[in-house]
Amino acid sequence: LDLESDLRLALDRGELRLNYQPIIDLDSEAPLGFEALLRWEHPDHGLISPEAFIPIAEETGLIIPIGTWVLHEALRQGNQWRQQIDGAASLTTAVNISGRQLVAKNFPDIVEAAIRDTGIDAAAVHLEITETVLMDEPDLPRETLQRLSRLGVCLSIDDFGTGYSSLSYLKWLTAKTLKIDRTFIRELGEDPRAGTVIELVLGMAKSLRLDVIAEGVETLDQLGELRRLGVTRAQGFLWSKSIPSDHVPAWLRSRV
Ligand code: G
Ligand code: G
Ligand code: MN
Ligand code: NA
Repeated sequence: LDLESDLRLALDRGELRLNYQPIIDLDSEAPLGFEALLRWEHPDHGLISPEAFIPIAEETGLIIPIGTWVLHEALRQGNQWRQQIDGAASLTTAVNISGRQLVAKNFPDIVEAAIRDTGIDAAAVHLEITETVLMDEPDLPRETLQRLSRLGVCLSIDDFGTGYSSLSYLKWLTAKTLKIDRTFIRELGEDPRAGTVIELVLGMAKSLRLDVIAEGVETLDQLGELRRLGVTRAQGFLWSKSIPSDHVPAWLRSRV
């Protein structure tokens, strides 16, 4: 199975598409926005998970054109919903950014162009960067983070808690959101220490003035526990798995 040469063609052949998973405000259970999640509809092998092809895209450098397409497509779609659907005007759009994209010198230019071309409000754009990338990337230009924050986009620290918990990077990073990795949510109610970790994260987030999103919420028990701990935002199968873009308007109309 030679995915590499197929992946080179996938973008031009229109085989890539985005699914969207809502991010929920736990007070009202209304959607705050969507996370874009990439899908590859392979002509012979069917749907291929990003877990299988993002690593290939990163090794080959294809993540640069693919990631640029993802940004344009997600921001275009997100802005369309904001403008065309009643009650959707303040929805945010979150896009996963790989380390390889982030360290490219012109990454802020790519983000700026996507915002300009799609017309979306920069403040509605959330760039999700995993904690491991932020800690491991010696080549990450500080200027990149400064320019992104000047553009007015928000940085989200994805998979939070799975890194080596050297929290020093939080001092110089102008992030807006911490996304608590779903492993901690899964352990809620099973292992008392999972709740303790979430409480610690919430305390830290409060003093750093960061929003917190709990990822991977699947059960009402987990939701109850998260509310008890004071978490106010979440995403997970309890509300919706990721859905194709053309299902989003109907999903929104049934919610907002
Ligand atoms: O949607 P889930 O389906 O299976 O995604 C699996 C993993 O792939 C997640 O870690 C997610 O962050 C990552 N992922 C999904 N879409 C993108 C994307 O557009 N770019 C990058 N870099 N990672 C993505
Ligand atoms: O790494 P990142 O947080 O971007 O990963 C998003 C991934 O999490 C996607 O693969 C998405 O399908 C998955 N996901 C979203 N909600 C849930 C959930 O409630 N349970 C599980 N097991 N996975 C989820
Ligand atoms: Mn993510
Ligand atoms: Na995550």
